[in-house]
Amino acid sequence: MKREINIGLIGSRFMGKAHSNAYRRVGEFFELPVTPVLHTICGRNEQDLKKTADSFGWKNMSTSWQHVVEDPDIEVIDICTPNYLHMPVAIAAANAGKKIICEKPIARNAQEAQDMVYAVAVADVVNMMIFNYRYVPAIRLIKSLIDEGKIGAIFHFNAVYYQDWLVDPHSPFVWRHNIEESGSGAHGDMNAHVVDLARFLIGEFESVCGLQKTFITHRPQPGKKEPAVVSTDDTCCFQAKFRNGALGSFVATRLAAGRKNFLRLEIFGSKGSVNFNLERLNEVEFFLHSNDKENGFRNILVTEQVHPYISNWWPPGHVIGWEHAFVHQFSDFFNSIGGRDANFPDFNDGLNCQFVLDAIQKSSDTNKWTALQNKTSFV
Ligand code: SOE
Repeated sequence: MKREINIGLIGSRFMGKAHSNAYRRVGEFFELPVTPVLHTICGRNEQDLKKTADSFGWKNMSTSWQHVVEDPDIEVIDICTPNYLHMPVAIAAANAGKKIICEKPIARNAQEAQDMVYAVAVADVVNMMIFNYRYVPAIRLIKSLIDEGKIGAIFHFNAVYYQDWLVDPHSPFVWRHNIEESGSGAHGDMNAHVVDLARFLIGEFESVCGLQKTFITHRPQPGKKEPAVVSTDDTCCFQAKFRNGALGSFVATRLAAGRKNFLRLEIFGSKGSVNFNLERLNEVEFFLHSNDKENGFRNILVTEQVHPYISNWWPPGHVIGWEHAFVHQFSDFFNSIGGRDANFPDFNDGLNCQFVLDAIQKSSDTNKWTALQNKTSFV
């Protein structure tokens, strides 16, 4: 029988559900050396918690993350809480010797992230950052095209991440609007994804120049007369220079009417270009220079058996979705802890991403370009 790995998941809402789904699916579609067990799920709202626990088949429920972290039967702590809890939960879990999975962004700021990196290094525990978009097969294909030199030297890495769930000024105040709980708004939430993708696909940032704004400054609070003050950005744009000489241009906003989860990358190189849009995540647009009159962008449907992770799912053309990327990332995690050769982003990646996010924030506050440190290992 395979070794069972008991999971303790902290958070039972959107990300808690996405992770619950992935824990269930991963052993069904991937042949793993270990068996993940949905041991305990934790949440503050008992009604929500029970609903998620029942629908995904969690064995136990708890409203205390401390109890879950202290439970000797639990081997992995997975953090899907609002951002302000990432650091205390991760440090307590590291001190208890648990393996740790943490949603992005790693923390509210680099200071907290650095403490987390230090705690997992001292405790010597396995740690993984959830950067699920690295696990979209189309992104892996783009990475291999870049790494194989197909599009040549990179000139531009341009990214927009558009959502529109805050266009409505009546959309209520939630933790994401409170800087104490979230650390930042659209910036940390959405730019964490694109900064990580840029690091993953083309390399480290050298310097950044940011611009943040909160267009809708007050929002209604359910059950209260007075609106609450929004203390986080709803838009953050920035320019970047990369260490390899490429230039970057980025926009993240929750005010892009009509755009739901529109993360578009446009990468231009000396020999060609690749484009990607998360709302069409099975596709890659690819262009190679030539003088042929029929030359132009071609659309690659990334659902062939040769494409990363795809052979575990369906025949060609039977497209996959947003939730599959979490399953892919978990398959690498369980393969790795089961002794197989697999790797994944860790807290050091989370910290490096956070350094870039903090530098953009600083640049926006000071109206000045901000340089990144010239190293990437911080223990
Ligand atoms: C909300 O902006 C959100 O759910 C993010 O928190 C996720 O990380 C992203 O994948 C989708 O949008």
